[in-house]
Amino acid sequence: MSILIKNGTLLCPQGPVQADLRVEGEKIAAIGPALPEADCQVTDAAGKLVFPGFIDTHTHFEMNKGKPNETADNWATGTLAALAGGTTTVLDFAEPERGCSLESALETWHSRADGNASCHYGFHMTIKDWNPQIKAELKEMTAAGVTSYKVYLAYDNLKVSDGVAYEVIQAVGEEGGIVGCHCENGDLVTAGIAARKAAGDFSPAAHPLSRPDGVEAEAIHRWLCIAEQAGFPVNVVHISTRRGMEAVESARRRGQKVYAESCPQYFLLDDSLYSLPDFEGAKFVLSPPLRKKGDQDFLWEALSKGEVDTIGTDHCSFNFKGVKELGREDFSQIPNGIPGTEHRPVLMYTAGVAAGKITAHQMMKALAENPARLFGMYPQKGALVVGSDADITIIDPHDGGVLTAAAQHQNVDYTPYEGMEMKCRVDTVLLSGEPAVSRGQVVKTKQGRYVHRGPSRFWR
Ligand code: DUC
Ligand code: ZN
Ligand code: ZN
Repeated sequence: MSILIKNGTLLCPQGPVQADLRVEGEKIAAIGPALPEADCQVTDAAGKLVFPGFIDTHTHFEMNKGKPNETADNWATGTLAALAGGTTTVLDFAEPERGCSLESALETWHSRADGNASCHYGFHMTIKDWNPQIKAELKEMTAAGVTSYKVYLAYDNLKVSDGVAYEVIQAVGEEGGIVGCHCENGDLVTAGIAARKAAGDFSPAAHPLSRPDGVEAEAIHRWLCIAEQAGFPVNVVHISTRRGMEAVESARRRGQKVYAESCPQYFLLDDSLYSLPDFEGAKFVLSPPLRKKGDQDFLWEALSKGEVDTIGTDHCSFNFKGVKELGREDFSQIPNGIPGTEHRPVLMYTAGVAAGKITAHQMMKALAENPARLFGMYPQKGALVVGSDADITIIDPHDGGVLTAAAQHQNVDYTPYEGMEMKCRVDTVLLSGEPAVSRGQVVKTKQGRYVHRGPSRFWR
């Protein structure tokens, strides 16, 4: 049966269009005015916004599996939450064990996701070890649909040297893929943590002080100098600061192709939350940390100017009880990460579109089109065009609600956005042409499929 979405405002690549959209099977079959209703199940989208299904470029489900700091969301709960919130594809970070192959990580991530996922999914691959065997595996990864990678310049168990970063950018670039980087200066983070502890400061409030904005800005600048010499475009993930964005913008002015990701928490939350009483600040411990209001203002401005390309969540959920509490006596032992994949679209709509900071079309680009282009899924995903996959999210901007942990699908005992009033609601989601969310309720689960991705499509 076909589905006809009538009378909606469609967020098409060229801009908002008042039109109908017909879905046949798994694909978008027609877009135009007054399409015939015959033989169609009709969804009236009058007054609503019809987006291509949102793509979360950055999740960590089932991270640290089997360890005391295991994430709260597994593949079943994380992707169900994403779907409920209007996200139809997530890109999660597969991470090999030290000394193990990329293929082993890919197998592990498939074994966790396949058959459990409620939205579609792909994998970025984290590079920790770098040697001729790993380099030789890049071709197999391309054949397996993995075309994006991440390296870290921080975390002792993950970080790579500048020389390795240079080689990884070149090797991945030659394969037509892209490398993203967690940009914090690891040595300065270690020094910052030691300095806070030496000052007798072991509380969550020490976390942002231990890794101030310069720690991010230096690493972004260095990463972009490495990329310039390597000669390939790169991505910078989870940018949190004005100074970090400025480093990206000045590299672009020098002619470099640089892509920038940020996350809702850096637009909506700030570092005053670390001073909450009763260890509540631990709920906001993630890296890079939350920043100042001035950083938020700069990021909104950058997003509205098209300087921020993608909005992912860095969803990495840890229960407060028993897990964040591992760091009660020492902030540096608090597992780093916060939940968010369920709420990214409504948060960015409410604080961005409804507040007049960005347009719905800009939101569509940052949450759907640009992720699909950068990560080799366009125009199969990320576009309301005839022939594309019918992954579609309808948002009602005349409804809303208050975000609470009690009402969320995320399998974690808090939300950083508790009590925030939303100015919209996710009404309907089609996943490959099938209703998966209807009137705000999830009606179909475990239908997510692996997305075999191609090369990046660069637009800068
Ligand atoms: N930062 C976090 O806060 N959590 C997961 C990984 C990361 O880079
Ligand atoms: Zn990171
Ligand atoms: Zn991350």
